[in-house]
Amino acid sequence: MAVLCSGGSLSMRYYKDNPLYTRIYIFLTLITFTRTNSPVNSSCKSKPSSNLKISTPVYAQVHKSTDVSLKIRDKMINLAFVGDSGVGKSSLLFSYAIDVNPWAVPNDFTSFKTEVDVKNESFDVNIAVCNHPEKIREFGSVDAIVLCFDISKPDSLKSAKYGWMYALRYAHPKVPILLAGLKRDMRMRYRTHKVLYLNEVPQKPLKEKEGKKLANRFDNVHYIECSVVGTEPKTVIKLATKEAMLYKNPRTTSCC
Ligand SMILES: Nc1nc2c(ncn2[C@@H]2O[C@H](COP(=O)(O)OP(=O)(O)OP(=O)(O)O)[C@@H](O)[C@H]2O)c(=O)[nH]1
Ligand SMILES: [Mg+2]
Repeated sequence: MAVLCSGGSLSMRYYKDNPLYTRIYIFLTLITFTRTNSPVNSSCKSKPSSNLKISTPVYAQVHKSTDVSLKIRDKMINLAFVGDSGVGKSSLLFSYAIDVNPWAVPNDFTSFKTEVDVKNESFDVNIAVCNHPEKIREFGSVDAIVLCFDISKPDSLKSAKYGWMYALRYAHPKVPILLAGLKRDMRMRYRTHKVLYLNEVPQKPLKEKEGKKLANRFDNVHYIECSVVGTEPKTVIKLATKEAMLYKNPRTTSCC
């Protein structure tokens, strides 16, 4: 009979006497308590949906600050000149250094610093030289790589592909690579003095399309040829610096 009464005390007494209803009562009380005290609910209560202010997510804030810092262009460039022994790396750098500043030609060409102008802007360029693929990892941060081979030695192109390219891409997957065919003058020598040439060098020189074919097989690999004559070494270093600059500051320099 007590159940039919509307008085709370009577009905409660009935609930307390019945274990099933006691459990349901505790369960419902707990739910009510949790809902009224949960932070989500309280924040929704205190701020009507029309006035909700969504704070900028952390990743967006980081992105914003990166934009600002990118406006100050990083002018320090690290280049690596790599390739088999004897392909002509030191000769190219020597020729460049003599042309740029004959008073500061380094004794060894394992590393040296220079200044390179690209689009009327001056960059401090550190150049490291390496003739063994195992040393690639020692470079640390590098902004562009010049992978050299010898146009007069077809084996050096094979080595560029199997000995160097895969190792470079593994160690530096996104860094721009300039595949550089050195000793270009040897092609002219072959044309003009074929017999003499073949007496000295047992194979015909490589064709330009063979080098280009290898470059095209990989992402972000450009092709260039040169010899130590004239301004050709300068062109190689300038192009490498430009590629490095675009790699380092992709947004601000995309216009150049
Ligand atoms: N014809 C011709 N010969 C070159 C040219 N560049 C270099 N050589 C010759 O190639 C040979 C090797 O040149 P290096 O510059 O010592 O080669 P490297 O790549 O520095 O070799 P390592 O220091 O052993 O790694 C030298 O006898 C150079 O005279 C070039 O443009 N044309
Ligand atoms: Mg050398």
